[in-house]
Amino acid sequence: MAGVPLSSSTFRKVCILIMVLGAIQLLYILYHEETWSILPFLNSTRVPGNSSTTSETVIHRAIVSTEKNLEICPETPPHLVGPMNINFTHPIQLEIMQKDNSEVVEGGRWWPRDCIARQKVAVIIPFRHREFHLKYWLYYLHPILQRQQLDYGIYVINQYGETTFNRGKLMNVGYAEARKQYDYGCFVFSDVDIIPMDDRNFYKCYSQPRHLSVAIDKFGFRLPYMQIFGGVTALSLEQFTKINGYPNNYWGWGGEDDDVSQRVSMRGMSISRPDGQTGRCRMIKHHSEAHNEPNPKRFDNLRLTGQTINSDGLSSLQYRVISVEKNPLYTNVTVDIGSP
Ligand code: BGN
Repeated sequence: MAGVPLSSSTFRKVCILIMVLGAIQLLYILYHEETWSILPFLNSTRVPGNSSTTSETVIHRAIVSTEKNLEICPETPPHLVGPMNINFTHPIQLEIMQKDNSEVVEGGRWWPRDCIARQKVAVIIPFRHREFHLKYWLYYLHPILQRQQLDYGIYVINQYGETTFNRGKLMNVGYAEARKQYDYGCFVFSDVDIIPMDDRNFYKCYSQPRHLSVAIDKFGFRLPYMQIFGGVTALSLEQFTKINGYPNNYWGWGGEDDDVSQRVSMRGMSISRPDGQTGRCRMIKHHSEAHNEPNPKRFDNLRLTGQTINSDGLSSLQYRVISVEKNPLYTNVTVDIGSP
């Protein structure tokens, strides 16, 4: 073979250089995240066209890798700010909100990446035609729940059709549907129009059922009456099952929360609350909407709670799920709950 003869030492140098370059290339392949995507058999997180498998695997991978050496989050979260300025005057842009919440996984799921959350909380929001309120709720609550270091998911339970609204039944549906998604141990039930003004008002569960919205601006920042249990409440799995959930038979405005309040005391529990300063909240102003007129039967129903607590609630819950959509900042469950 013709050519310029190589001395044996130059030949050795060229071989070493080729080996070093090969090793660098191999290291690059092994460690470069993007390169993994071209090896689908090694990487189940990038299955095209199946977004739910993708995100679930990502969640699983993140939990497995982050929980290895992590400690339980501190009793008092370190980044709380205390009193906050809450107003509803500026327009909310969904795209900007999504960018600001880049750690929120589709379906509105988030958990602290640097410690293990003390509680797994499903936030349940009964809903119909209140998109304007929901935007503000998501805008304010996502950062608050993150500063509280909760492992949380947001579930908007959207009543299908135009029959009379039923807040209590939607709460029960939210509880049942959230449980299908994750191992939640705490359930926060929140109206879509109530925003806490202090992030030390924890959206978590306590040894007794919790009433969080104790000082709403609409009521002059005062508790209107001692037994009130409306607005925002938190019950653990155990507390909620003990009272058989909400009643399903309150159609229209009012009373279902008072029924739950009675259920709580009938089952030997009491309501716990934050102090009146920490528990300050703002309610987004709105006109009372159609198909949610005050329920004339609520006074009669409330007299019968002692009889209905076991027969009407989670034990008798029936509904038909129309759709479950995992949006970037919340899970949207549209449900047919029937009519009165
Ligand atoms: C009460 C309602 C609650 C509501 C609060 C605050 C009733 C039952 C009649 C005794 N209860 O009066 O459902 O959360 O006002 O708006 O109407």
